[in-house]
This record gives sequence, structure tokens and C-alpha cells, in this order.
Amino acid sequence: MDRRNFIKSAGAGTLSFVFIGKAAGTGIIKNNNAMEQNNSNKILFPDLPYAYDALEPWIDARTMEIHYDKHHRAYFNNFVNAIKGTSAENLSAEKIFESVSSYSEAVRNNGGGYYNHILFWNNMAKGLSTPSSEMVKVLEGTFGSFEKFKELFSTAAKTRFGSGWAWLYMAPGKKLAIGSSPNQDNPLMDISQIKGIPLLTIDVWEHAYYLKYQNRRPEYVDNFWNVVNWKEVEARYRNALSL
Ligand code: MN3
Repeated sequence: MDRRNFIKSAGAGTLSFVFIGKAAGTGIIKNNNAMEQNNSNKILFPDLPYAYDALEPWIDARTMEIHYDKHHRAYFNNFVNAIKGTSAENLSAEKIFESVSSYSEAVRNNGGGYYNHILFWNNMAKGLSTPSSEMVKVLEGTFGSFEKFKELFSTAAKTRFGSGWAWLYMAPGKKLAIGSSPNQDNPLMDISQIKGIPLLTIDVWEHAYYLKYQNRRPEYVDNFWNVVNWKEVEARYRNALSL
């Protein structure tokens, strides 16, 4: 799909994911795009919730285009193929992650790649936003100060060796925590060393920043704060609290 068709198919450019609590799980991603609306757990490839250049100058349009249309799409396709005809075919990604150790490496890597990028796209938005005073209080209560929270999250992102993700997540006991995971693992996976419900994430694979930042991952991480979508982070927080 070329860029013009992408914009066209994205309609008004508004696509939102709402995390809906389920008794047994951590919530499911519902695609609100009317074109793709369905009531099953069918794995869908969502539209990017903004234009490729929306996050300029912090994240450049070319990186976004390749990242979404090539990398993310490949994870999606490979994930769908990996679960095709298996017992996982009708499960939500979250449900699969709960026992991902019993599936193939392809399911773990591509399922994570599919899911993590959806979280990532949606926890970014055009324009600087700030957390509400309630959210700041929550972060202060756990990490001491908002600045300290940012420092700890940034350090987790900068020091993850090789490819992976950094996370703010709600650990068991409703406690906020910061950590990182290798490759495409995430805190919902049974094999993960950090476990909980994702609230905020950053992709630190080189493909996420190399075109613009080359080897300067720390600069990419520092600039990430200019595009964090705090409304989304707070919605995830409130949902995680209610589970
Ligand atoms: Mn990526």
C-alpha cells in the first residue's frame, strides 16, 4: 500500500485500542476500526494511529514507515502463520502469552513483535503531553519523583543489551515497576523475568532509531519523552488497577 492509500484507508486517522478487563486475563485489544471490527479474538493488523510524520522531529517519518509497514507487518504475518491451524488460532494474544513457553519460538517472537508494537504506537502521540497530577502522584509514590521515574525508565531503555524493550508495568500486588526484556518478550509472557501489565513501553531495537540516530540510542530515548501519550498510559493504569 502506498502512502496515499494508507492515509485513505486510515480514514480520519483515528484508531484507538481500548483495554477491556477480563476476569481471567489482563485485557484484550479491541480494534475500533469499523472496517475490521469483529467480535472474535482474530489477530488483526491495526492502522497506525497517526501519520508517519506525526512524531517528527523526534522520530522521523521514514523510520516510522519502515518500522510499521515492514517490521510490524512482518511480525503480524509471521504470527498469524505460526498459529494457523493450531489451538492458539482462536485465542487472544494475551491468552497465548500466559503460556507462551508451551508454544514455538515463532509464536513467542512474532506474537511479541506483533503485540509490543501496538502498545508502542499507541503510547506515543503527536505533541508533548504531561501526566495528570494524579498520575504524577502515583509515580512519585513509587519512584520518589517524576524525574526519578523518567531517569529509571530511560536507564532501563539505554542499558538493555542488544535488542529489546523497556517497560513501565504494573507488577503483581498493583505495584508499579520498571524493567526491560530481550528480543520481543513482554511482561505478559510466562517466560519473562519481569511480570505484570504493560503501561508504557519503548522499542530499543536498532530498527526503531538507527536511520536518524545511528548508534546514539541514549539520544533517541531522551527524545522519546517528547512523544509519550500520557492519556493512553493513564488509561492503561486505571484499567490495570481495576483487574
Ligand atoms: Mn520494532
